[in-house]
Amino acid sequence: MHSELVVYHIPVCPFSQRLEILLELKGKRDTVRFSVVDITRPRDPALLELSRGSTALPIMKTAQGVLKESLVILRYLDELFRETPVARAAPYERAVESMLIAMEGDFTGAGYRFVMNQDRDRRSACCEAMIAQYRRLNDFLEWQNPTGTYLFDRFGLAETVFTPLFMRFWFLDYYEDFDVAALGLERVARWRDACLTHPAAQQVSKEEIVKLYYDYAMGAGNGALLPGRKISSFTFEPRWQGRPWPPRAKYGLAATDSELGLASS
Ligand SMILES: N[C@@H](CCC(=O)N[C@@H](CS)C(=O)NCC(=O)O)C(=O)O
Repeated sequence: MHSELVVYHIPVCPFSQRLEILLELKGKRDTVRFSVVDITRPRDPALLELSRGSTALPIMKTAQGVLKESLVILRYLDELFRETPVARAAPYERAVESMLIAMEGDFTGAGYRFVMNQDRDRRSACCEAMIAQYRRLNDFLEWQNPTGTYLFDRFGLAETVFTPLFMRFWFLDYYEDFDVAALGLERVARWRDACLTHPAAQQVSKEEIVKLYYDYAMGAGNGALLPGRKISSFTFEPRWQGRPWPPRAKYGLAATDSELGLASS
């Protein structure tokens, strides 16, 4: 029994979704309790004590101590429940998988810089940087498995790491008209499509991402408030399901709380 495992997470956080996907793939979703943290409110001092003052989530409490960093927690859970491994078992394949996973930081950075950019003159540089990242992934997959869909024969650890980012980058489709399919990078497009539709990875939807990340598209990350606004787009109440789709124009006028369905007046 591992009933003592608790993940503290922000529900729409891509790094936490990795853990949910991994557990889903292993049929172990119920062995870990997910405790929800509201990023728009001051952090609970008890949680800050657990993390020794750092605010980045997810963190996971185990019987032995606290673990941080999604990639570390993924490997820990994969090894803890070893009957259905998600990571490759053979040393060489594991190394190939790790090479792809090592690209996730630059990929993530390019996507978040692009969505948060507020300077119209920097838009094309941000866009080029994002394309360069997709090109790099495309080259890697062409190199390792040109005719396949996934990196290997199934949705594995690299897919678990990247899928939540492919989903977050729906915000680039919406706010930046950035269309991955139009890049002509067929190998990475095939990988991304299979990742997006995999049954173990359906924890969030495009509508939820687009609505919650409106403030990122206007330059405010991590639940921060934009000038003139009282409520973050990351708020739990009102729920995203009942709010209208936000305006797509991110370099124009910023929407108000009421236009975003965040306030009644
Ligand atoms: N490298 C970390 C990144 C975690 C991270 O940036 N989490 C974001 C939420 S998506 C967060 O907690 N932001 C709030 C903060 O850092 O205070 C990981 O992979 O776990």
